Amino acid sequence: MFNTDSLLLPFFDDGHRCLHDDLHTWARAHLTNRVHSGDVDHHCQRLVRALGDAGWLRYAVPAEYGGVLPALDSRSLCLLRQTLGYHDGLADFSFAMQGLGSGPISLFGSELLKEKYLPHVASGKMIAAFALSEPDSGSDAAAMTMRATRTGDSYRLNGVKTWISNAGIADFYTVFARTERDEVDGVTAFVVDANTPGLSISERFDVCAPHPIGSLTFTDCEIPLTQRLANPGQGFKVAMQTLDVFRASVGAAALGFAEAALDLAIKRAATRPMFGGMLADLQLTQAAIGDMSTEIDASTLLIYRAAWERDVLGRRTTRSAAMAKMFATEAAQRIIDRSVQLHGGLGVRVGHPVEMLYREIRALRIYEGATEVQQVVIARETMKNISGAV
Ligand code: COS
Repeated sequence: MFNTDSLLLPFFDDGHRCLHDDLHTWARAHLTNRVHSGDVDHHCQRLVRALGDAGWLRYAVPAEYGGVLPALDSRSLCLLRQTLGYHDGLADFSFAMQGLGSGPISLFGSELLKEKYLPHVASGKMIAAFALSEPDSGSDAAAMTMRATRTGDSYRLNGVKTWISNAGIADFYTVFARTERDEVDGVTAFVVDANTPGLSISERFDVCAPHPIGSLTFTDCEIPLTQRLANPGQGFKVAMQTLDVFRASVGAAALGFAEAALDLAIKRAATRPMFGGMLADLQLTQAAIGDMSTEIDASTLLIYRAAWERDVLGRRTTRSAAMAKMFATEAAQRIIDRSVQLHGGLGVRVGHPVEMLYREIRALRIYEGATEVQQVVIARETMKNISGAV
């Protein structure tokens, strides 16, 4: 479980400590089972409503538009994802998508767009989604081919987006499309209502940890100029700056998963008889737990450093957020795998919480910038800082 000593680090204030305690109490009462069966759309819609009713989604938008804090607070977002991730991966997913899908509006939206969407995101009445990836452009986001053509006071969108979480249940999609030919600065961002004629959910598919996901097809989908975010050509920066905010929180969700896996491993090791003692008596078990615990603390420090830098120093955190996301998701994969190993056969039994964690963690090393993208981002930023120093 969250090492509450971590909350004494100078990264946090009393508001964060209260948030953690209240959320943990709520989650213990309301998120009692991380293994969901049946209709995943229904579960997500129910979770968004529950998170909205309890007021947790208010951390996903600024106070002026129904939020709790004046601006998006990265440490709160991370604490929320860490705690929700500890209890229930789908609850974390539901919270995260409200934040990521509406993040570009909070950060770059006009008054009109902020008023139209953010209060409903905060209450859970509207479900948000973020549509950047395409069939042939994932890591190389600037290679997108979807077009937005200006026609008088509107834009006409044509193209396909895929790997879109919440496809089919979202009320609106933040969409990135090319308004100029083949230039990074030719990308523009828009908010598209789900019921806009010309937008269809062309595909739904399953992933190893089920959540709503699919592809969108835009065919002469016409949206008014007022649905544009920022200026034409700023879409790539809108996407990158939004990802800078939310990448550290992906690490935080992974950290919550890893803590759950460690707790399950410790419980198992303490109660499983083995070779005349308990599994926990074996030094190989202790070595595993020692490593798991250390990696959890290292992830904590990287995540909250990135979040603190953004909140307190108010600067671009491209490098530290990439480090936090990369390290925490990779470490969580190792930690969960070790927990599966310590569970023996039970660890691969479908429906066991540790088996669920094993499936839940995998996508986090890929989405919102795969580990390899983070390596490139970290290297570029590091080399930029070093050049000329020797
Ligand atoms: N914040 C603000 N601006 C940024 C930025 C950031 N974090 N990252 C890049 N930019 C700007 C650059 O400054 C540059 O602007 P100028 O032309 O004015 O200098 C512009 O954007 C292009 O940057 P760059 O040359 O680095 O673009 P690349 O195409 O090389 O970007 C990576 C490469 C891999 C970093 C980028 O494509 C990326 O992050 N990909 C992963 C996308 C992703 O997360 N996909 C998952 C979808 S969400 S589930």
